[in-house]
Amino acid sequence: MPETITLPPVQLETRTRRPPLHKVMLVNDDFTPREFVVLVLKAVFRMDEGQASKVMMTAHQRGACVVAVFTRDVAEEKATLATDLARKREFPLLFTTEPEE
Ligand code: NFA
Repeated sequence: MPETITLPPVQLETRTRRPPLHKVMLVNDDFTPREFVVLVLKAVFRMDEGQASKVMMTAHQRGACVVAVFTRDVAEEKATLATDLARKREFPLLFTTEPEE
């Protein structure tokens, strides 16, 4: 019987890859009240009043603003949740996602 030789495990990959990140964007519109945008940012993205007001005003003035970055699943989940909260109140408020460069 030939001897069985156990070799040490081969290290195939040394890099730990991080998942690609996706941005959640807040899109401006002319109808959703500022206070409601701030409320949604606080509830869904756990911002305080100051952070939420700043992001809301940036979108208001520039047309859109990055809210935060997450993995794709989390970004899509939060954008959908935030947009759905606005739909329940019949506001056109929109959150979108896009891959980070
Ligand atoms: N432009 C809206 C208003 O003046 C406020 C708003 C800000 C809406 C950011 C959507 C996004 N009531």
